[in-house]
Amino acid sequence: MSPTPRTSVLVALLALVATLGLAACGGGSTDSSADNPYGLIKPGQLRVATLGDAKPYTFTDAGGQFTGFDVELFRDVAKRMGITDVVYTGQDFSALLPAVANGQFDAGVAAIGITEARKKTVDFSAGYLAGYLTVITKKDSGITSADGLAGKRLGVVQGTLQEAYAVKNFPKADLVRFPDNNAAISALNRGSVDAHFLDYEAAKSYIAQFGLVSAADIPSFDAPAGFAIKKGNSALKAALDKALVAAMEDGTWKRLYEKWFPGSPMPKQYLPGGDHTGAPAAQ
Ligand code: SNW
Repeated sequence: MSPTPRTSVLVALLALVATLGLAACGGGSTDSSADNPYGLIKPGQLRVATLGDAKPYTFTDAGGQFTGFDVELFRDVAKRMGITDVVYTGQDFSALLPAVANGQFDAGVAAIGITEARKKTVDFSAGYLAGYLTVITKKDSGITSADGLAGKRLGVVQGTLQEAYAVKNFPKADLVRFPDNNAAISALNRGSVDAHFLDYEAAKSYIAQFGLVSAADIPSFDAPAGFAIKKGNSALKAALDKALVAAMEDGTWKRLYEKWFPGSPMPKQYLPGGDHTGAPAAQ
């Protein structure tokens, strides 16, 4: 019996439904698939690029485990998203954003300041930390301010905001670029550079460890740190932002801040009731 027009329409519809159904199953790890809503490299796991020598933001402890403020905050945020499998891998700072952009990692977490220039390479979560850039030197160097850097050898880590700031604002300093803080600090300690320019809390930590001194603090409130993710992954950004706000609202952010940055002035916008997603109060 030949099909009536109505049954052939029905057959065509059934075929369409079957095709769509197969496409949905075979689509692999797209952002919208039910088992991988955030488009992660491995569903259920967050692979994170970080640093081993930016204590207390992110560093490796004596047992070789990554820890620090950023590491613990990100772990907490991931947990709120239902992900407990967070794998940290150390990279050079200059490799972090390219590695996230080309899909080697799901996120970059290392006190990475959010800037328009970096937004060309990656997207960022909301900001979670705003502080200073600090010049450290030896006690007897004679450098007591940014002006004192003229004619001196100043270390910076490649790709950092410190490098960009020094190029623009310390034209008389002789910049020496390092892959990481470890190399720069050892150069400072043996006298092959006169100063090193890094993040405030890491500076504080190296000051305490090696008896160094601070020569200048430069506000970097217009570039709060955020978690870097691949461009266009809006589902991951939305989930990170929601979890970050929750961590700020319930006092987790404050607890971690007090644990890792004891005695440091506390920016109000990340405390319960603060304006978590708004721009930080720039000075
Ligand atoms: O812009 C600051 C921010 O206000 C906060 O103090 C945390 O550090 C910053 O994000 C700057 N951090 C540098 C950067 O983003 C260096 C990061 C690093 O050495 N891990 O280039």
